[in-house]
Amino acid sequence: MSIVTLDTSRVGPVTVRDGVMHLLRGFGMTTIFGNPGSTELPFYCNWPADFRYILGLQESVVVAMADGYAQATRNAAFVNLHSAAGVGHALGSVFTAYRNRTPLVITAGQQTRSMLMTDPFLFAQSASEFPKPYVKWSVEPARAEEVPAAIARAYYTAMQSPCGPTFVSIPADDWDQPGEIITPRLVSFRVRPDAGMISDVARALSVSKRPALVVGPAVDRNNAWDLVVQLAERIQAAVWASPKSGRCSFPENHPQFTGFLPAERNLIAAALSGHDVVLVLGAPAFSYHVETDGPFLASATTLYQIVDDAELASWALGGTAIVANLDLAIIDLLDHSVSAKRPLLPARPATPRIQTSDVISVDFLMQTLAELRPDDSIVVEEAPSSRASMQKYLPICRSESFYATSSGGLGFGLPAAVGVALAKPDRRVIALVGDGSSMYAVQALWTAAQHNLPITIIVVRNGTYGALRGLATRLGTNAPIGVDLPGIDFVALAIGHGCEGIRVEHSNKLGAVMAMALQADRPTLVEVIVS
Ligand SMILES: Cc1ncc(C[n+]2csc(CCOP(=O)(O)OP(=O)(O)O)c2C)c(N)n1
Repeated sequence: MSIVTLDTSRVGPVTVRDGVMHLLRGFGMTTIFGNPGSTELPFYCNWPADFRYILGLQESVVVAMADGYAQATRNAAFVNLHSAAGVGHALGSVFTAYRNRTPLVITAGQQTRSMLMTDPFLFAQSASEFPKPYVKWSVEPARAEEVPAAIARAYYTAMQSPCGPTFVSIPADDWDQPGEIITPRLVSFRVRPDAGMISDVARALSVSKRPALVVGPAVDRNNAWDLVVQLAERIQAAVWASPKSGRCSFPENHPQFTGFLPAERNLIAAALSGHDVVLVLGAPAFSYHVETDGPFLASATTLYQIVDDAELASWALGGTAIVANLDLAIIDLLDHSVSAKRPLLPARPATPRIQTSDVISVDFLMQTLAELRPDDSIVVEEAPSSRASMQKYLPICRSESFYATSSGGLGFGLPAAVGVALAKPDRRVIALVGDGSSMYAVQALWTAAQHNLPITIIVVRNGTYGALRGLATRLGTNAPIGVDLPGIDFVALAIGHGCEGIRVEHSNKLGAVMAMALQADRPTLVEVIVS
């Protein structure tokens, strides 16, 4: 972020509201995501013209929109929720923002201070405790005049690697109390890696017979995409994507891109077993979903990990870990003239084209989307059982072009796409969502319509919680319960929220419908009935 030097000279008494607005301007947080109630109304008095308020119709939607916006702008987003009820609705998305490492300053109204002893209507008890442990810091300031200082601290803490949400509870009568003007300070949280350890990694990569890089979300978050490509090409390393990464950190059409590590211990060990040196960049070592046995890596494999998150370095199951910003670490590695004379890796075989049949397969849907989408479009994905198809047929080839939940919690994709579209008005944003996933935060459609966002929403309509059905089958449950989703009309839902909606059931219609939806200047939902 850039710090603005502010003119702090002003006439008249300064209120808490003045102090907070002044800070938010300085931090570049003039877009406020919220859902209001009586305890927030005083904040909105005399709303300044240079602020925009993005209303979400349910608080989990509000936070997930802010999450997408913050990731796409690379700055913390400001959220304002309604007391304990609003925070309660938002918690699933707060959990996801925490795992996404997304900087958010979340505020919520509290009842007026003079009534707090009498458990008033809408009182938030132990307000600062409620969102824990999924906020990095939380407070209800002891005195009204400290609210601006609390917002400043919440901002710096949210922006500190690993980024994440913070929380400030603000009593409703604080806004008109005397406050103070705080000028944003320049604070750098960037961390350069230990020089000696970087030399060790450079040496290991140089002498390695068959090195591999495992790239995770912090590479893209830390703006290190191009640097990783340089490093990979310099050392002719195979490049794997870390399990269930919420960002894409390496061009998936690059000849050295080897594939996506599954979130299973034995499969990861097997996939990496041919490599004598593995360097994990910006990812846990490793994220697991389904329990399996065996060593976490083959004994002949030496593991290094560079992460911007000291916790990840602490719990990794083995290897040498270095805490640093990914861009700085890779610059230092490249400075070590790390190189190797290895033969070029064989290119991955091209993915065979899917032939059309009447019904639409998920593979065909992904292939069609890959062929029609603009090169610089952004995909926000939450379609669990379609992800393998997406990875095969819809390669992500640019930095800052892919967002997904890192928590595994559903309800992120659709609202996050709206947040990304608000942040990137010049880019086509595509929400690629399962029919089940979209229903966790479907109200995001309304915000997209109100702001007339040119967003394309593709609902993969398989009529079921497909990922759960697949997992249940694997676990030996023959007839899983609670996984069927009949009777939802997504076209009606789209129209009911003010968007365009169209259903497509036959493969010969898919291309034309998709092309239209990708050019539409209004939010357009395509319900694709897949086989
Ligand atoms: C908040 C939340 N509730 C439940 C789940 C469990 N869950 C994981 S995948 C899934 C199914 C998602 O269905 P859909 O979006 O239709 O995608 P599909 O699996 O069919 O591809 C569910 C319910 C979850 N991950 N998060």
